[in-house]
Amino acid sequence: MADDWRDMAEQVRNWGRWGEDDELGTLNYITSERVAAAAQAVQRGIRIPLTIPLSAYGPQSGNGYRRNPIHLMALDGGDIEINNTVRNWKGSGVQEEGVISLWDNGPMRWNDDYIMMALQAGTQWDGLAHVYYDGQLYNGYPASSVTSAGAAKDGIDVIASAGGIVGRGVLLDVARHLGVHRLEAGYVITSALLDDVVAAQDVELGEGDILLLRTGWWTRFLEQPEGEAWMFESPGVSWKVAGWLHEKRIAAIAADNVAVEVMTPEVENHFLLFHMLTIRDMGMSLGEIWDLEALGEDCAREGTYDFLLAAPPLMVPGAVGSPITPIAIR
Ligand code: UVW
Repeated sequence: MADDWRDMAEQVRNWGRWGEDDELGTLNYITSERVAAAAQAVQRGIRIPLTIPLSAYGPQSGNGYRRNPIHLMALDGGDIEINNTVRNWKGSGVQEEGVISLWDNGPMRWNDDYIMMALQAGTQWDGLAHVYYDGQLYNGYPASSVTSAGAAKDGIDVIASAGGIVGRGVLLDVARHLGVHRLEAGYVITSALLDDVVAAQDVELGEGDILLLRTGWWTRFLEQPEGEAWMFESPGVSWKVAGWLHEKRIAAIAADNVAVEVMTPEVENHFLLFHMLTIRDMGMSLGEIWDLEALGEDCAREGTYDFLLAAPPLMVPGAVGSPITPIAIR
């Protein structure tokens, strides 16, 4: 595989491979047959959540365009107390005439809430309209097709409409393989190391699989909740791993760090190069900020590393990413 990233981009680019109008990219590798076969990995019915909490105390450090989620109650027990004590109170339980008022409803009451969040604040998929260079998105669509109205092309809703991201998941536990609690800051995962982990774990990895990489880095945030350091010191894969994923025809990749790739640029002035090669050239969705601790423990205990993975994005028309609550079923 190429040493120059532009040459690599030429080698891994999947534009036109699944048609000129394709917006699914490498998810095309996940066929119905493969999903049916993935179900055979379910032996014990164990369901392992792979998500971090959507919390105001999450890892976002306030970089200007991403904040931690804010959860607000629209209706709660306190409203009833106020209504009972403040005469003519016009709170959220008071409705227009002709519409049922919460207060005229006998003893029945309910609560309701909102969440305000950046779609990529927590455990998430990066959709295919998330990044671009040279003015083009995956499959050659113009970058201008993403406007303030959202992504007219490569939106995450296309993936949601196609049945989401469900299939055979394979965990490569890089940290456990190296015998560490977590990889050190800035550690670069190479394709050769991934080959070693595949061999050591004795797991098959191939076309249509969804690859999860455990670096252990999420534990750094749990133990030292400093968002900025957690993000910018993150270990991760080298941009050259794009070629390895392309050869293996992997359908999608996710990790327990902020960007799958190492955050220290390997090529000067080329931030998020792996993102560009995978998302924009290959059409591969990236999963970020997953919690792979419990899955890693279960896989090590069982000595098996595959499972049925269910990780559908939200059906948000034109969104370029989506929060998710992925589950590994074993
Ligand atoms: C950016 O912040 C641009 O990307 P990501 O969240 O996908 O790492």
